[in-house]
Amino acid sequence: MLTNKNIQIVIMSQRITTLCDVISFNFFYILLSIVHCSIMADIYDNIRKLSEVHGNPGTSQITYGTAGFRAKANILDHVFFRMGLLAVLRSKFKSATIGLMTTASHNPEEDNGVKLVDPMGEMLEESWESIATELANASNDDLVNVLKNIVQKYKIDLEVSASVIAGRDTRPSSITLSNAAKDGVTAFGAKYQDFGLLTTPQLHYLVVCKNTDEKYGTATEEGYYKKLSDAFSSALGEKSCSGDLTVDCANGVGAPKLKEFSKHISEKLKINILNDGTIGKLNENCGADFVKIQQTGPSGITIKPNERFASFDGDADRLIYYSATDEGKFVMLDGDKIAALIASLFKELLQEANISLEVGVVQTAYANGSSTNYLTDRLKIPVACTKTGVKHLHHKAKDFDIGVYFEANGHGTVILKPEAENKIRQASTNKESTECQLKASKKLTHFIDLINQTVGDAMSDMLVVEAILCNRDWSIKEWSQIYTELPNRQLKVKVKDRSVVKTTDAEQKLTNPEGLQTLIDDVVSKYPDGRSFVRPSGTEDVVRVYAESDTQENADKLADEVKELVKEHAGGI
Ligand code: G16
Repeated sequence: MLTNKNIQIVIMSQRITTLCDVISFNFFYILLSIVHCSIMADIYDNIRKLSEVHGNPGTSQITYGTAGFRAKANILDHVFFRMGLLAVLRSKFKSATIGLMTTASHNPEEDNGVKLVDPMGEMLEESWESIATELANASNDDLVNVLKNIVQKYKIDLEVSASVIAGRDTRPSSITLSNAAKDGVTAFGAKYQDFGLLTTPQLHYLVVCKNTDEKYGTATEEGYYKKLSDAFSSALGEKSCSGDLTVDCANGVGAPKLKEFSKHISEKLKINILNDGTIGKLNENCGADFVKIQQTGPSGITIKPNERFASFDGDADRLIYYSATDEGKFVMLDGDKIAALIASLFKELLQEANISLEVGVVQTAYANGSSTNYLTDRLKIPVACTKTGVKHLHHKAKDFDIGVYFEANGHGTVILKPEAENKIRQASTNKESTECQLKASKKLTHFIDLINQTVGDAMSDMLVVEAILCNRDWSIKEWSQIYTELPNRQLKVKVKDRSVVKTTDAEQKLTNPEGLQTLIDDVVSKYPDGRSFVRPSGTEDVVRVYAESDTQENADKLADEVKELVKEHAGGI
């Protein structure tokens, strides 16, 4: 029987137990904190030591450019080590896997660079670019303090486990530099998985697969090929692409990857690979950037009328098509024309499927005036314009249910709002729809699966183009004739310091050097259909000039005149 005294004893003993629990819990917590602090002290010590191995020579400042850091490879070792560290912080901050790609894409072989991939495949969030710059430029002695400040400022929980996956292109410097990044990642105690040679878009794909528990696809290179080849096959149905496609891989990583990929699609499309890296130099007289800027095919090839050719860039995230007219004249189908083709397909299939969704296109100032007119006037598709850099286009494309974004240089893709994608997938199984509607909505789902929504992807975009041409029974000639480009010219100007060139209005107008924009406007007004703009490159040490006009001769003259103005007023060398 419980007496009052007994009850008091029970309550007392419960209180003592609770007190003991609290004390032991606090003790345990303090112990854990001590252990954690000592682990962190060891980690920071290790980082300090490694920062001497991967030391910042302190001879120059590096700035975050259009697509990450890019410079001569021999000055980048410390930058890679530090970007390894940054990738870990980002991974802890987002509690997700982050990608780290070693590539300088279209730049010469001697350059290199690093692109960080955010959890859902986007480029590193813009607000972190200044952190990256601060970390990259910190002195060796200051590095740990800078890291600690970032941790404090962004309230990063260092106990969250981090994971970084890596890929690299074929540059001779890429192995050493990606190892420097690996040192940064592992010094921070994070998980590091090296996928070795990859195209940049393959790494983006893998990051998204990892962060969606493989809902987006299987997180292997094979999974990438399987997903895209299955979708390609479904998008083509019974059909196969007519004629071969010859692909110039810029002597880059696209070559071994396309060789592998072509085995999966050989029944539907025959691919011949040019510039596979066995003889030529990366991006030299070949590749998407060369073809786009020089407005000619890669050196050493003969293009017969109506043959289909395509070029990738050094990390296979850009795609340019080209052919020759019946008269043998070179004809290019750039990012603008790819965007127009894809946007028109989506619009057409949505109409056939009776699905109401808005398709929009995002371009930059480099978009040919004729492409913008074609989209808005003929296709009645809204067009938005952003600054150069896929990070800007990708962001803007999210405003549309289906956002098709492409830079004229061939860098782009399509992204869909999750609700839009669901709507299409539901429509494709809706028993109340007509046969024709079902066919159209199913076709849309195949195209959605074929698109690499995580980033612009030369291989995926190429299959999308091939599937559209095949579905429409179009030759490259019919595609090229959807509109006629205004003749244009792009030039590069070397200046002492390109940071003096400042722009506004999606980089279409200059705010500095003072007065230069007025001079450019005066020159432009002399040319029929004239348009020209100037902007500093974010990947090369040059200022870029773009000009278009009614004839090639006029476009060339306008570009030259503007180039001279830039040389004179922006410190040309
Ligand atoms: C990168 C960016 C592109 C940009 C290009 C050129 O491409 O991802 O968005 O158009 O640089 O930029 P800029 O004119 O500033 O030099 P990639 O293919 O080189 O990574």
